[in-house]
Amino acid sequence: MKKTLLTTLGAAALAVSGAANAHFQLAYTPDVLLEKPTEMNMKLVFGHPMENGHVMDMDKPEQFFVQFKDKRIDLMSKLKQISWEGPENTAKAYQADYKVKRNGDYVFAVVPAPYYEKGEDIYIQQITKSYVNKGGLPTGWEQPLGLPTEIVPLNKPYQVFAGGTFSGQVLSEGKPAAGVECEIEYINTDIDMKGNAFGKTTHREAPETAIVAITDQDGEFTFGIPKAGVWGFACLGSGPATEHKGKELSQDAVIWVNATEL
Ligand SMILES: [Cu+2]
Repeated sequence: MKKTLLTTLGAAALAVSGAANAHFQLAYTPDVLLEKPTEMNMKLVFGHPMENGHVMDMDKPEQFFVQFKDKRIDLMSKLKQISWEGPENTAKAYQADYKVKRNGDYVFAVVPAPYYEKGEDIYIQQITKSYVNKGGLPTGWEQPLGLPTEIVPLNKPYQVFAGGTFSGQVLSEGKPAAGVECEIEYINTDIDMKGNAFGKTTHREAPETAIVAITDQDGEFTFGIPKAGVWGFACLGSGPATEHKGKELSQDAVIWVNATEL
């Protein structure tokens, strides 16, 4: 009897924590404002960064590249499969090394393979962008990349301030996507770049339910960034593809921005 009750409570707690926390495709590198030529390392991990929950297996991405000025550099050949350790489980993830030499904006983009989410019987594909700058010279962070769906930053994404705001415009096939729900999280744990692992704990208790913004008629949203950290925005189902292998596909747009104290 006691055991049954505990099991039921445990299942309920899992269901609640699962509902409050969103999937986020990470494209993470620790230093986004570079001064010198740097051999940087980027991790591609699919997880739940605010709750620091379970991590999910990634298949080889469909696309991975970096945009530098008008040059698009394919990074697929640089991808290496790794095993990423979350606090509860381990999952297949990817990493890549990339040498940043010239001053300017480096926009990294990953189009993951659709991920099958058993719990919802749907596929999820989170098309994700993150930004690195060298030398303080802006060279096109505000430009869209022409992805099926993407979030175009309206503030410099590698230099947002805690207590300030971040705005983005969600595009689907290049056109503003209105009325899209965007979930907002931050990386709420340590990241061990050498050990390919999240920390065992969270920095703060995660909010009770998802933080959400809805895009307006121009596809735009604004969010006040309360704390320094790495913040992610996942605008759900904003992409044109709605089906994969006969099942529903949520083709989402994700962007990562770095907020610091002023
Ligand atoms: Cu999940």
